[in-house]
Amino acid sequence: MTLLLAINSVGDGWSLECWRDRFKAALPDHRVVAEGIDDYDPRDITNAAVWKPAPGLLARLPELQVIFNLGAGVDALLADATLPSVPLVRAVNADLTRRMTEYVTLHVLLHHRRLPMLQRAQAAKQWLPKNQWAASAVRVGILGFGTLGRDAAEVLTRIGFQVAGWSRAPRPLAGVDVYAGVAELGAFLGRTDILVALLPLTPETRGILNRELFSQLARDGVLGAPVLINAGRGGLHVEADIFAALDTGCLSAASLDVFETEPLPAVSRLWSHPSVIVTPHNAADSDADAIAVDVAGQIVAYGKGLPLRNIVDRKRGY
Ligand code: NDP
Ligand code: OXD
Repeated sequence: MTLLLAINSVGDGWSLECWRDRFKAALPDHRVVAEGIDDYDPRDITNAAVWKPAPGLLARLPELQVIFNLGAGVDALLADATLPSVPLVRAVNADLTRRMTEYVTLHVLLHHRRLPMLQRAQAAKQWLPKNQWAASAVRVGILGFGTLGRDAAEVLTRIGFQVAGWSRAPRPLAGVDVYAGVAELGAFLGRTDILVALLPLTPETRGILNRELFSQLARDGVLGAPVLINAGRGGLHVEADIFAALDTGCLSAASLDVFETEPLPAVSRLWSHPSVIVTPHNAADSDADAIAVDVAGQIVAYGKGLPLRNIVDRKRGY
């Protein structure tokens, strides 16, 4: 059994050598090779663990049985028309989920507690004791109520925010208002002050964060105007519509972790927009230790005839 590791991404967390070491430790009875570093015969590869591999690479592996995606989102993989039709497993991992919950909580709180305004005041040496409302006065809406959205919802609810989730099918969760499907999207948006996007990028969700959607967000909240937090995928949002919404006051601020083009080009106005917080697609990094152990566990279990978990439904696109 040989596992091919193929990673095509920048960032401290994506060192191929580091991931290879983790997989070797987690799979002592397997051979582990890394694309671009090790020589291998494509006919030997039975499993692949990948993050944004070069299109066409996996199609060259005739004995491939399972593809393990090292992140939660599979949009980049599914964009490869040559992707072999073997089971595709995505990362669902407690460490990754908690990291996203940290990101969402941090950004909801910083907008709620008006940190950008206080930082501007500090820079101007200005003492600015403005009113601060309670969390219970703020309505957070989580667009995409799956593994990540639900965990974030639990923490935000505990803090006291009024939380709602939107998914394709209703996904009940204690203390959270649940909305589902296109028919309930308007009602969900109409009660939302801080919109958190945690949707996968699919043909249905591409461009969903647009002018029309922003205009349906609540206008009667304590924040004055709604806030957008996108940690799903850049393809969910229409950048020009975010600028327009910020300029007209339809949105008051945005935290963006994901972008139409990544890395975000130096010429992008988003870098310097006073109402935008940019983070470099690191809301929830895939941790090599945590994910390698999960994937290795699945490879061993599958070898013993047990079913795979977290298989992507290619028709749905997530
Ligand atoms: P899940 O598959 O667990 O959840 C996806 C949610 O989106 C589900 O609730 C699903 O509905 C809902 N959804 C999908 N399509 C639609 C639609 N057309 N209309 C309404 N709801 C829809 O995914 P995760 O929570 O694990 O991850 C979500 C995304 O987060 C990933 O796909 C990835 O793009 C992004 N991500 C970003 C990271 C970062 O660092 N910025 C890190 C990790 C992930 P239903 O429940 O009914 O199926
Ligand atoms: C993911 C990501 O999908 O890091 O896991 O974006």
